[in-house]
Amino acid sequence: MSNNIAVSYQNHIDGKWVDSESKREYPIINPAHKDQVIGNFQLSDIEDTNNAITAASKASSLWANTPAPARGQILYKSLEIFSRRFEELARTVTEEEGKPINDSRGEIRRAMNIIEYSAGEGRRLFGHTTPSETPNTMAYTTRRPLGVVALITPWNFPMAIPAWKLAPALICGNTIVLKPASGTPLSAVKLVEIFEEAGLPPGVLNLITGSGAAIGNHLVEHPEVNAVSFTGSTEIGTDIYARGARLLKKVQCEMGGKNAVIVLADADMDKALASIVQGAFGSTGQRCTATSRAIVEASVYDQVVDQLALKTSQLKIGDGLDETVDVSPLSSAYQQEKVLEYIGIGTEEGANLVCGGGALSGDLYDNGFYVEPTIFSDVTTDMRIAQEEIFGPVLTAMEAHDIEEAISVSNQVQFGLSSSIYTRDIPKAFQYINTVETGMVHVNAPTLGGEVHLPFGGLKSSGVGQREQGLEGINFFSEVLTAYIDYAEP
Ligand code: UN1
Repeated sequence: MSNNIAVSYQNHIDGKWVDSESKREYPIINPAHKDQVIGNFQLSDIEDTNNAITAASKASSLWANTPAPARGQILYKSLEIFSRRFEELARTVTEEEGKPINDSRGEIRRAMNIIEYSAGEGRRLFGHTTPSETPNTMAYTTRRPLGVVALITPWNFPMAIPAWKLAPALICGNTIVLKPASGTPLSAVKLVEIFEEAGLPPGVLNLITGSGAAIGNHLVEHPEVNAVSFTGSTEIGTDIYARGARLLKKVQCEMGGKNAVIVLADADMDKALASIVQGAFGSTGQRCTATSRAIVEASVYDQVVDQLALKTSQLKIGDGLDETVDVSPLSSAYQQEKVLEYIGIGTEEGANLVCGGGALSGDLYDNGFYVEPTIFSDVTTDMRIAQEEIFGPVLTAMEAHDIEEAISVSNQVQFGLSSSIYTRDIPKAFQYINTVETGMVHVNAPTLGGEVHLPFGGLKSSGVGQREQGLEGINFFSEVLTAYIDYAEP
C-alpha cells in the first residue's frame, strides 16, 4: 500500500460508520516501512465525543435489559469471525504496531480468550444469597451494569487490550465509547467491525479515533460516562484517576512497569537466560510486563551477563512480517527517539554498555524505527535507567549478594507490576513471593503476560483501581446491589 491509495476509516457511532464532524483525518504509517500509509483515520473532536456518548447512553437500557446469556451469544459469535479473519487481524497488528507476526497471532488468541471467558460469564455473573438476621427475610446480592463506560487503550496491544476491556464491559451490560491510541486505530476499527457483524445492537459499542489530548479529558469528565478503564503511561493514568475520582466515577488504570527477574545461583540457567531475553526483547520490549532489570546473585553474575549478551547477539532483527524475525522496529519515531535517549542517559550515568546501544542503519533498517537490543551491566539503583520505564529493547543487569539484597533492589522502584525469580530453592521462592512489591509474581517463568481468567495489574505506580480480567474485571464493570425482601404475610 502506498500513500496515494490509502483507505479512509471512519468512526463508529450509533451503529453507523461516520466521518468526524470536522472531516479531518490523519495518516498512520507502518513502523517497518515509513513510506507505507496503512490508512487515514478520523481526527475526532469534542462534538464526535458527545455524539458517541449520546449514542451509548441511548442504547444503555436496551443492552442492560438483554439477558446476560444472550449478550454472551453475541460474544461467542464474534469468536467465529475472529477465527475466519485470524491471519488478516494478526497482519494488521504487525503493520500498524510493528510487532513480530507471531506475537501478533498470540495477541489475537489472547483477545479471543478473554471474549470466550467473558461470554461464559454471561451464564454466571453470580451474586451471593445469605441468611438474613431478620425472620422471613431473604437477602442476596446481584450485579448491575454501570451504564456508559469509556475505554482508553494503548498502542502496544492494539487488539488484545481493547478486547479485554470491552468483553467484560459488554457481558456486564454496559455500553461503550472506545478511544484507542492515536497510533493504532486500525485494530480497533476491525474489532468494532467484528462485533457489528456478530450482532451487537447500534450504540452499544462506539469508536472514536484521534488525539487523546483533544478529547480524553472531555470523555473522562462527561457526566454521562460512569466509569473509565485506562491502560497507558503512569503520567496520564494519574491524571485520569484524579479527574475521575473528583467526579466519583469508577476508574481503573493499568500503567507502567519496571519489572525485574532475580536469578539466584542455583537457578536452571538455560531457562532463566531464555526467559530474560524473551522478556526484555520480545515485542521489542514494548509491553508493560517486559523484563527491564535482571538482578543476579554475585557468584553467577559475570557468567549470566556474558550469556545474555551472547543470546542477544543471536536475535534476528527486521520487519515483523518476516516469520523468522525475533525483534522488530519500535512502534514510532517518537518511541525510537525516547529509547535512544535513555541509552544515552545510561552511558552518561556510568553503566557499562555490554551490547547494542544504537539505531540500526543500512538498507534493511533505514526505513523503520529500529533500535538494537541493548544490555547495560554494572547498573545501580540510583541510575535513571534502573528506575524509569524505558518501554523498549533495553535490559539493565544488576548484581546482588544474596536473596535479601536482590528482593530489596527489586522493590526499590516506584513501579510494582510484575516480577520473577529463578531458583530451585522453595523456601527462598516463598520468601520472595511474600515480600515482593508487585501485583503479579512468577517463579521460574518470564515476567510477561497473564491468563485471562486471572486478575492482571500492579501495585504502586503501576496500577490503581480494581484489577482487569478474571472476576476482578467483572466486578469492575458492574455494580453490586444488596437486596433485602421481607416475605412475611402482611
Ligand atoms: C502482556 O504482557 O502480555 O500495556 C500484557 C501493557 C499491559 C499488557 C501486557 N497492560 O503492556
